[in-house]
Amino acid sequence: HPLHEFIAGLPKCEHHVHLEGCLTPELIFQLAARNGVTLPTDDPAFTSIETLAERYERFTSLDDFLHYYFHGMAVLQKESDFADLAWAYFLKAHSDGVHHAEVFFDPQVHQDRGIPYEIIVAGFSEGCKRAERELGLTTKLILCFLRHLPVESANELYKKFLASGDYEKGTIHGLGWSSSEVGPPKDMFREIYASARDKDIRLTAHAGEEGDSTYISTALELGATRIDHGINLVQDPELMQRCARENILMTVCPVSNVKLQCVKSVAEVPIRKFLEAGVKFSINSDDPAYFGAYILDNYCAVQEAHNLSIMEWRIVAENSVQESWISNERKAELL
Ligand code: ES4
Ligand code: ZN
Repeated sequence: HPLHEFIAGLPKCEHHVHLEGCLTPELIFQLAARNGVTLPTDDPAFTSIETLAERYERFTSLDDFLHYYFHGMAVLQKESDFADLAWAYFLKAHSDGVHHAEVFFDPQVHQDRGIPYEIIVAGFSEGCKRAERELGLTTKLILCFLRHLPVESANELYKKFLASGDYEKGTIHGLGWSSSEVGPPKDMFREIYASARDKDIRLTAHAGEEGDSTYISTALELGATRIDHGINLVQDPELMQRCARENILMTVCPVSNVKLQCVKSVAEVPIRKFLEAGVKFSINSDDPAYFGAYILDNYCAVQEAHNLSIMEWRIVAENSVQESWISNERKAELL
């Protein structure tokens, strides 16, 4: 494509990537062997790297994907496993032109496997520090609460997070929620978000991916100031105007949406509608090891399907800097 060099060279910010979603089939088998972890024996997809990679080609829904995502991460055991995984992502992101990355992680599932909160945070944070030091890539860690688990589990994690001082120390910069969208109560984290909002902690939420636009309005009502995915915002023009007015960033993941069958093709992702309505969005990878596309692949997929102009790409890149959760000094460096 004539704009490929330009798109590859654009300074990028990533706002929507799950560090556990960067576990490739190769790394899953390597860590399983090294750590003596038995992969599920009742599912032929876990026979080999190849059968697992092949299964990733036909996810039928968000929950179908989440089954593999939550089983795959069981191979992470030692602090260094978490650090190495984060580092592998940052290296790849750096080569895709990412200058700043805000990354999710899911403590609850690791804790349920007996890994202490402190080990998980220390490992991921070590990977972040190494990226800042060796690549000049700035990072922010966002802790995610999981919607498929009981709310009591999230409440306990939230208490642990508060007691750790990780927010005050700057180790964890914001909170989010993710996992199954349709099914659990839309407002299940109301109490956690009310408390976090009181403390001025930045909040985001996965909403409007498989669920309709009311999942987005509920997330905003609870205090989220950013929406992860958010493609179903276009169902509600009034809410779309409000998000444009209030600078609510949509962290869109085009290839993810296709792979999980939320849309038939990237052409259906409402990039032009967002541009026309003045809704700010960034383009992101979500779970690159599972969807076979890192951030640059997602930028290229958007270009192929929507054919943005150089001016429009500059707006996308500038908005992704302006809506990053960083200081004005760092924004000035990135612009
Ligand atoms: C996720 Cl694509 C997606 N949606 C919701 N939760 C998630 N966790 C990891 N990837
Ligand atoms: Zn996600």
